[in-house]
Amino acid sequence: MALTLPALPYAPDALEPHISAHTLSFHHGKHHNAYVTNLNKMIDGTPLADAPLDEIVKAATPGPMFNNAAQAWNHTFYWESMSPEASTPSAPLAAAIDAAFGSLEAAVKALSDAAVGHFGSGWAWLVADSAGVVSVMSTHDADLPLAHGLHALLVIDVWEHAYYLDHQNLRAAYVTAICESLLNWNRASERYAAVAA
Ligand code: MN3
Repeated sequence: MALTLPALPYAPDALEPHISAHTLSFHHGKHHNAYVTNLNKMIDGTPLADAPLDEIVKAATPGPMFNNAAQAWNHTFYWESMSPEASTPSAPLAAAIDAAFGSLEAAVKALSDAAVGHFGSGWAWLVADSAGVVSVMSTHDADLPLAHGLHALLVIDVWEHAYYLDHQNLRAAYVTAICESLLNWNRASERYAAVAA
């Protein structure tokens, strides 16, 4: 049973004007789809053919299979990290953020700084460890918190394909738009509750 490309959790134009339907048609329909299609070819006929994506990510050794599996995982997580609807962290997540950063504003600034300052292709994450302590990290290329024993709460894709059509080379404009208007704190709060459970 092959993996399938998950549908976007909102209409293709739902994130406009920050991220356009044009960008999503390429980023979801072409880039994300290619990772899923490539991975299906690699796992076909192997013991991982029927494994869930999490298990493939954890089982894959560095190289093409890890890169495609991790990128398939990262993109599904990225779509779910954004929403056109305003939201705020749950009380438990807000408390963990205050403990780690002092305020929600400081946490968002740390995430934004990690995204803007990351050199080259990669991802900026808000993560929690298994004790529920939150922090910000960035990863290169396809790398992800799951490979480091950490739980992802939110992510920003800073590969150039995520923003070039809408913002050209201005990564900071794209990151600021996400941080000010699109972060899905409801989903982050659900993820945090699963970590703390
Ligand atoms: Mn991408």
